[in-house]
Amino acid sequence: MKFMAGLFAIIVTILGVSIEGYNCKVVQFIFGDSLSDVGNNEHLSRSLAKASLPWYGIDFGNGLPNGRYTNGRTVADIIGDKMGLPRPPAFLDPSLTEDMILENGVNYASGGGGILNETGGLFIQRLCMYRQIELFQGTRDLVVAKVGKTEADKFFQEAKYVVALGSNDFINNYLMPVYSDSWTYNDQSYMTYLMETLQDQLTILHGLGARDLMVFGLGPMGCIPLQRVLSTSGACQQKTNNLALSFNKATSNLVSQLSTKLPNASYKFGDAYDVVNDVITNPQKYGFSNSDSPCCSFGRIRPALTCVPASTLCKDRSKYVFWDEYHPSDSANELIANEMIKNLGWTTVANNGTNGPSPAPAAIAPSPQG
Ligand SMILES: *[C@@H]1O[C@H](CO)[C@@H](O)[C@H](O)[C@H]1NC(C)=O
Ligand SMILES: *[C@@H]1O[C@H](CO)[C@@H](O)[C@H](O)[C@H]1NC(C)=O
Ligand SMILES: CC(=O)N[C@H]1CO[C@H](CO)[C@@H](O)[C@@H]1O
Repeated sequence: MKFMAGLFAIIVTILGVSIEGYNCKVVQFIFGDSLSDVGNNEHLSRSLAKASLPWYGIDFGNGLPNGRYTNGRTVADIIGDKMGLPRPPAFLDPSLTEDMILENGVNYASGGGGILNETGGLFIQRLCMYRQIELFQGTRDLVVAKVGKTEADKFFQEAKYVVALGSNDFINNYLMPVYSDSWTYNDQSYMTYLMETLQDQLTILHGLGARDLMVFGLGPMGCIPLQRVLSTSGACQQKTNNLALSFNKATSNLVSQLSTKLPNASYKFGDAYDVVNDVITNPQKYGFSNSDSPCCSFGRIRPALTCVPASTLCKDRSKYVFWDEYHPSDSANELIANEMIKNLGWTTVANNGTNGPSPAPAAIAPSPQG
């Protein structure tokens, strides 16, 4: 009897392992700002940076706002789709469970967030990068508790990581005189401060298991509609673009150094600065008709800081580079994603037309409300 019980226990253990043993799926963990947020800020009750009103999300799923700061998909959505990876849910999504984490990963990106804690303070609530890392640490603890340390280590080392922040550290910090960083630092010392902070953050992520990690560079942020309205001519702010270029150069160096220094790390840097700059200069060449103003605008009032139900939309959203004052449209995001994939030499999953790149069609066409 004792023998039988023992045998039974062994069988249960073996079965248990094969049933419970997670066949580690490769998922993504995404850290970022509004360019990658998929709904975290929706759950920050006091945040002033939200994409919770129409017409955000008009070309995604059912066409209702979903927390993305664009009409359709983010760059990270598109890259993930093309790599055959599931789309990670927002960390603050109340329905998030350990099983969902194991199946889909997590997205911690938060509109208004930056590399620096103090960035985006005017938005009252946002998750800065250190906070996003803390939340990831919590996620890690949950997974360890669920599947055990060995499985969890494997899961986190096989996962893919995206780190996409930096524009708010300029647009909503250094370049705004209300932030003390704007008068504490100069271009060079600020870049050093950013790189030291980012180096610390990427090293902490390595300690938590990140091996396959990609850092996104910045686009020509001096050409976002919000920056153009700063000058009477409506031209791009060259000073802002130069900051983006030097950020990209410094980040690219940092990432390649860390990739060499940190054990088993494969850290990559990808940016689409040049192609976006070219699209902005020659929109027609890429099938766009407008590259200097937002598709969603509020009459002649510029800048209208977000897109609201009373805004009017451009006729053809696929022909505008910018969706609102800050953020690219779905079609521009697709072009950016394709460029990054090309630059990194990645091969995308076989696409036999079933997993098309176009956004999910609107199941319910939202009726214009003004
Ligand atoms: C930045 O924020 C994190 C948590 O959000 C905190 O632990 C850390 O001490 C802060 N760092 C500085 C320099 O304020
Ligand atoms: C690096 O990879 C090797 C081989 O897979 C492994 O034995 C080692 O523990 C890894 N080291 C770290 C720090 O991940
Ligand atoms: C048109 C196309 O992309 N066809 C591909 C479909 O998938 C098979 C295998 O997965 C490829 O060999 C084909 O080239």
